[in-house]
Amino acid sequence: MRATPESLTVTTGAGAATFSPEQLRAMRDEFQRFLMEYGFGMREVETKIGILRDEFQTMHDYNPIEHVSSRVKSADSIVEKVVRKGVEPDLDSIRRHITDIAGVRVTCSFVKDAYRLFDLLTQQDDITVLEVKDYIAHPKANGYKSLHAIVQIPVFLSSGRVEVTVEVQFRTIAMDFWASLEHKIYYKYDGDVPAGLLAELTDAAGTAAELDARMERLHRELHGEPGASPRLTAV
Ligand code: 0O2
Repeated sequence: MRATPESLTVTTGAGAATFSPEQLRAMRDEFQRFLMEYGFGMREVETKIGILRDEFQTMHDYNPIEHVSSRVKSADSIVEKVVRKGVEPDLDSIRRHITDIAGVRVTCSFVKDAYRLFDLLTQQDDITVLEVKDYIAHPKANGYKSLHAIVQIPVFLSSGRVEVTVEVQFRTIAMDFWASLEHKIYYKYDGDVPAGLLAELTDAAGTAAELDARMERLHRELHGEPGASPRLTAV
């Protein structure tokens, strides 16, 4: 890559391309707009989840959601995934093939709540479900569990309506604890985690699943089905 005050030349295996300052500014603006749309889609989903949580709390005196976190993938992380998945490096292809640029994670008290929140969100008629990956029913080989819904949600801009893809992950506190530790370990070892540690992690995922089952059973013994009674209170 060679830059002068007037231009930037990028050389790749396919050859060299030179961009003027105007072209660079237009590319920057286009990319900013691209990320901004994901941010708006993410906020729409956050609002929907917040409404469900407040309604549950007010009407049923029960809060099935422990916490909600969201993020728009960083530019570096998008580029890494584009390269890893061999996606064409144009914004349309990236929109089509990288479906977790906007992500909302809903951490629930119990497995049943994770499925219930999933149903309540995905049944809303302005939401289009593109794909569901049920890693709770079918955990990954490493033990990862979570229910992923890739959805499209409309966002209304001054230029009109755009459909934004958002990945929503539903999981329990135990699944979240496991995934966050596994993520740290994965990055610490740069993906090359020692076999012994991998085996321990998979084993720990089993322990987390047992804890989930046990806590849900205890909760049911105390209160009946989570959230079933109008006056239900969480443990
Ligand atoms: P971050 O930091 O959350 O942005 P991929 O698995 O990414 O190659 P795909 O098909 O998009 O491809 O994956 P999937 O299954 O939809 O998973 C996307 C996200 O789910 C990940 O995003 C993680 O948040 C989470 N995830 C999936 N598998 C694992 C796992 O084995 N361990 C942990 N801890 N999280 C997982 P990112 O971009 O990896 O990370």
